[in-house]
Amino acid sequence: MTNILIIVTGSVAAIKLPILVKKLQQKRLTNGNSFQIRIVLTEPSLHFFKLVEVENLLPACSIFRDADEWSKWRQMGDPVLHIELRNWADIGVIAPLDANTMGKISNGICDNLASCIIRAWDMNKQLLFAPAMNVYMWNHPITEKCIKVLKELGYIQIGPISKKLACGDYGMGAMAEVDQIITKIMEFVK
Ligand code: PCO
Repeated sequence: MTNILIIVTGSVAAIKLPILVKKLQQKRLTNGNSFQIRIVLTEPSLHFFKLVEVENLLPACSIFRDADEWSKWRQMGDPVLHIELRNWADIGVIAPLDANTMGKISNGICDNLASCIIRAWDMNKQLLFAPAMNVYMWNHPITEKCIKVLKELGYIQIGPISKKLACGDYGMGAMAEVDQIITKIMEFVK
């Protein structure tokens, strides 16, 4: 059984989360693969899809957001959510990885549930990331520096691809196709 932790950040490509989850689950049905899914959301990611759509696809208590970190900790000895989720995960998938979170995690910054999990990542486990952002953000030289750091850490890049973006610009920066992300994930599912 492989535990897949999907971390969703605030790019408009988060609109694809329901279809990503749906298609991933179909893989389980068709191939007899054995895996569980949990989702971690940043607050900005919630702008781009209907939470209830994703809740309907997953068992209860599979979706986590920042407030859950604080509501679970009252005193010493209480579970620390970002550590619990890090321990639970066999593989992490950041899809989409927005420019902001890319900047943070490539510099060791952790100020929400998603980035704390990544900051505490067990480096023996695979961490996949699918960047998604505006073409000018993608082409900005700071992006290359961030990607270099993430790849040096051993994290696995998926995409982006070139197409018409949400704002009407055309070019690199769109999240890799859902099927491409799923194919990559399945390489690591036992
Ligand atoms: C912002 N950013 C983006 C994000 C990347 N875009 C994409 C695709 C979607 C539609 O196919 C939105 C999934 O274009 O991943 O567009 C400003 S332009």
